[in-house]
Amino acid sequence: MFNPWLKLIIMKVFIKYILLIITLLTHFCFCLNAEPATPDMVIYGQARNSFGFPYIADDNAEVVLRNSNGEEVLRRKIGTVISPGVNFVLHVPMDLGYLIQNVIDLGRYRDNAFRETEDLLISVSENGNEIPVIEYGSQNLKTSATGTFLQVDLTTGTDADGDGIPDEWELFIIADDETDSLSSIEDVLATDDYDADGLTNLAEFHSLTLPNWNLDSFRIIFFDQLDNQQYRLFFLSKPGKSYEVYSSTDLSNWDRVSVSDTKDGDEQDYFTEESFFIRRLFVGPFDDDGVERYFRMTVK
Ligand SMILES: [Ca+2]
Ligand SMILES: [Ca+2]
Ligand SMILES: [Ca+2]
Repeated sequence: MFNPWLKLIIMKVFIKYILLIITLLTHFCFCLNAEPATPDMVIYGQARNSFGFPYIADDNAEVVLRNSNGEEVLRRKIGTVISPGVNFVLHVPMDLGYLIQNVIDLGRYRDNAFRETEDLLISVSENGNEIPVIEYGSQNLKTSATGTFLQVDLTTGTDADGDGIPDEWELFIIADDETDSLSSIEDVLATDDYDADGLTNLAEFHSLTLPNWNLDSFRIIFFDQLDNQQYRLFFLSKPGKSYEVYSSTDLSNWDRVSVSDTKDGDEQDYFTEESFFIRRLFVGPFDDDGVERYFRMTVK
């Protein structure tokens, strides 16, 4: 017959160790199943159609991301300008690919998570039709490390001659060429200036100006100073494009200045246009220190 005290002590020790084992197992399982919080890879940029127009909210366009098996993993609306040259942002969930003893793969923390250097298929859906983009027509985009940012522009259309300009846009120049010296897209060079306005064909594509009309080019067409030390500048603006103004006193150090589309109006870092327009922007006022001031603009 067991001593009841001894029995109690044995039970107590037994329960203590059982609890310890349960605690250890719970902790171990938790460690196995829980992935540390892993920052997404962020892909962002400007998506635009084959004539260079950035997609806007009314276009019913989306960026679509698929894995190497062609399975859709992400889809995001394109439209709102987030910053100059950015109208879409994708947060790609990333998985660290944690292995136990470099052997056991515990699987991904969620089905649509990617690991580093995996293939991504990216395209633009316009009214439900997925269109390849010329930047990744023949090669896949690859994931980079968790927490990294990748800026890519996505241009729908085809680029058979690989010059970075959609062939559809190049055909526009060929159709305009009355001398017939340009007969194929290979004859239209990105570095050429077809209308001799000082902007290359590629620069005209990016600034959304007409490549066959020398009066349509991206430049400040009128500029003056107002009584309150504000400056006013005029230019031809294009829908979906964002404009920034920079100022310098020595032509080497440039600082972005705030702009407003009305005199003494609310200032902002950049201006985004919604239509074709002869646009005026106001900058300043600046201190009247008598130092000559230079201005320049960018379009994205
Ligand atoms: Ca091309
Ligand atoms: Ca030109
Ligand atoms: Ca032009």
